[in-house]
Amino acid sequence: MNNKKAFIFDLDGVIVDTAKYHFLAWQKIAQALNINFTHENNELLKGVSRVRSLDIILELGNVHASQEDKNKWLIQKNEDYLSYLVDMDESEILPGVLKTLQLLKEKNQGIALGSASKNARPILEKTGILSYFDVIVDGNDVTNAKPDPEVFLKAAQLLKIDPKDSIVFEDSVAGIQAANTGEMVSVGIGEETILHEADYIFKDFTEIDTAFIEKLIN
Ligand code: B16
Ligand code: MG
Repeated sequence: MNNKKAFIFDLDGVIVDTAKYHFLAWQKIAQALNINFTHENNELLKGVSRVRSLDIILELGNVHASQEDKNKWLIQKNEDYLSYLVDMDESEILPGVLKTLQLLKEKNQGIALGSASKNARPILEKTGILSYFDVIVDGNDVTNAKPDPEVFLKAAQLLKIDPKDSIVFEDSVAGIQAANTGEMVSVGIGEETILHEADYIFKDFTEIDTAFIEKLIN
């Protein structure tokens, strides 16, 4: 058995909580279109690409739009979203994440990002953790969105580690399904009722201890 494993982290909902900023930016678009867009609706967008997110919102409001309008709203949404990230710093890293990254580095493990976001790099830079990642695969690098395992398979491949020796940390159902389809170990971060398809589930990284990481490595 290879004791160098690939530890692949999703970004939003795992490393940082950018869902709240995505929500604010999408809400502006929805309001302008007279679509009622709630926090509950926002759950549908987790782990989903920007383009698909807009389609979901338009479906909620039963709004049909031209590609030209859609492109305009996608640009507006992203500009607005980026404006919320301007002041982002290390204080936005979710509890326990840094400790886990440090432990994995000490243990010489492969560390990758596997995110649907096209803004992943600036977020890792702003929060000061870019250097922990050996490999970054994000929304700019894949053609198939989660639950397709492409993003995670690509990360493992770039780390030159077998998918079976890969562990994925994910907060979305689609992401857990992607990890499972890729025959990787799936670790759900969030609610058990939502992430029950995961091999392991934790509320957050403060619940993940050294013994668990060592178990995954060995
Ligand atoms: P962007 P993840 C995902 O990040 C978010 O969960 C999802 O809500 C968002 O629509 C998607 O990134 C695309 O983000 O607009 O920045 O390209 O959870 O896969 O890290
Ligand atoms: Mg996520």
